[in-house]
Amino acid sequence: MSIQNEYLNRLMECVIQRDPGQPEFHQAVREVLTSLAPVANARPELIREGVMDCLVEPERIIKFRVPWEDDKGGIHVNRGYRVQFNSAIGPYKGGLRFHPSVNESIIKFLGFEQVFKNSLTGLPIGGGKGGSDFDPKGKSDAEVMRFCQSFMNELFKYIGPDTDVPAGDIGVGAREIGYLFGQYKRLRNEFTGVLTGKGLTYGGSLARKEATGYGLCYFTDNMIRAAGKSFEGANVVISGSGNVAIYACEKATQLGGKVVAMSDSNGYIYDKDGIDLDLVKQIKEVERARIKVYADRKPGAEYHEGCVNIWNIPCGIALPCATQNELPLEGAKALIKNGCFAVAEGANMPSTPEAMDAFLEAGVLFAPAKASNAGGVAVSALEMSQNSMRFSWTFQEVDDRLKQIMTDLYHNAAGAAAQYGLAGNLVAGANIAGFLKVADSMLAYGLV
Ligand code: NDP
Ligand code: 2IT
Repeated sequence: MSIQNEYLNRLMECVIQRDPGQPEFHQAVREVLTSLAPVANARPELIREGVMDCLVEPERIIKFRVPWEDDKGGIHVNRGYRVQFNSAIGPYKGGLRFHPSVNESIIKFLGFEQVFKNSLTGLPIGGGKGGSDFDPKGKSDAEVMRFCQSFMNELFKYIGPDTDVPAGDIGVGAREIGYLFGQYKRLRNEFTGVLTGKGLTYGGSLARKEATGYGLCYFTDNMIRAAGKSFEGANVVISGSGNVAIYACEKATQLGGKVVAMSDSNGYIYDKDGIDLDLVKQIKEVERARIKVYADRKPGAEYHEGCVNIWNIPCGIALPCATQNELPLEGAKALIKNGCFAVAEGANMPSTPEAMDAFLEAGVLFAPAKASNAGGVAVSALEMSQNSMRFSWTFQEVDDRLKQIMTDLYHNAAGAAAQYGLAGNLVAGANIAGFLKVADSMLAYGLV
C-alpha cells in the first residue's frame, strides 16, 4: 500500500536513495509513515517545520572498532554501533544487540522503533540502539568479558545517565551488562545508572528481567479482554526461548493459557501437555544449551528442525518473541486457518509487512511490537528512576507500575486509532500516539 500523503511518499523515496542497502530500516520507516499520513494531512505544520524530515534521520551514529583476544591468544576485530536516534523527550534509551547479523540497517531500524515505543510508555526517554556483530554463542565467560570491556572502552565516551542509557537485547543479558557496567564504572570512576538490566546487587530493578514478557502478556490481556476473549484455556505458541520468550511463557501460563511450543534459531519444541518452564530455564538460562535438549529430557515432547514451521501449530494466541521478520505470510496464513484469534509481538518487527496485513484483514487481534513489547524499556526507565533516587521498589511495586503502564498504553493506542477513523488498528494507533508526543516536543524546540 502506498503512503497516502504525497510529501511522505517522496520522503520515503529519499530515505531509500540515501541508504539503499538498509532494507530493515526502510521497512520500519515505511510502516510508520503509512500510519502517519492522516496526521500529516491534518497537521501540515509538521511537514513545513521539518519534523518529518528530522524524524527519519538519526541525530547521531557512532561506529567503532572492537578488538579483543580469545582464550588461545587469537585476535579478533568486530564492529560496534550506537545509533542515537532521537532525544526530543529524554536521554537516548535502548538496548544493545550482540549477534552476527548486526549491521547499520538493523541497528537503525531498532533505534527508529525505539523512539515511538519509548514515547508510548509515557516516561521521559528518547530512542537509541546499539550493538555489535560479535557472537557470544560458544564463547567462554572470559572471552565475553574481554569483548564487553573493549566495546565499553569506546562506547563510554558517548553515553551517560542523562545522555544515553543502553540495556540488553538479543545476546546481551545480565552477564554482558555486568561486564559493561563494571568497565564503565572503572573508566569514569563513578557509580551511576548508565545501563539498565543490571544485577540486583548493583543497582538493578526487581522485575526488569521479567518485564518484557510480562508486559507483553498484560498488553495482550487488555487487547483480548476488550474483544471478550481471555488467556483462560487458550493454547499459546511462543517463538524464541530467550529472555522475552521465557517470561512471556511464565505470565501466559499464570493467566490461564497453555504454552505448547517454543523455539530457537535451529528448531522448535512441541509439548502437548504444556511447556515445563523450569526445564526451559535450566536449559537456556543455566546451561546455555539448545532448545532441542528439552525433547531429550521431557517425555512426550517433540523436537522439529527449522524454526519457521512453529506457526503451523494450532493455537488461539501466538507470541513471536525471537527476531525481526520471523513470521512470514505463510506462517500468518497457517495461524489464521487454524483459528488463531490474537497475535502479539514480543520481538521487534517479527511479522513481515505481508503477514501483518493478513492479520489485519482477517480480523485477528494484532498487537504491534512497539506497543506490546514496551514493558521492558518501561521498567528500564523505572530502574533509572530508582537509581536517581538511590532507592529501590519491591517486586510488587514495579510489577504493579508495569501493569498500569501496559494498560494505559493499550488505551492510548486504541484511542488514537479510533480518533483517526481506524478503530481496532493498533498498528496505526501505536504509531500515531507514539509520534505525537515526540513531534510536539520537536516543534517546541524549533529547528535544532
Ligand atoms: P535473547 O538473546 O535472550 O533470545 C533471543 C531468542 O531469539 C533466542 O531463542 C534465539 O535463538 C532467537 N533468535 C535470535 N535470532 C534469531 C534468528 N535470526 N532466527 C531465529 N531465532 C532467533 O533475546 P531477547 O529475548 O532479549 O530478545 C528477543 C526479541 O525481543 C528481539 O527481537 C529483541 O529485540 C526483542 N526485545 C527484547 C527486549 C528485552 O528487554 N530483552 C525488550 C523488547 C524487545 P538462538 O539462541 O538460537 O539464537
Ligand atoms: O527493544 C527493546 O525495547 C529493548 N531491547 C529494551 C531496551 C531497554 O532500554 O530496556
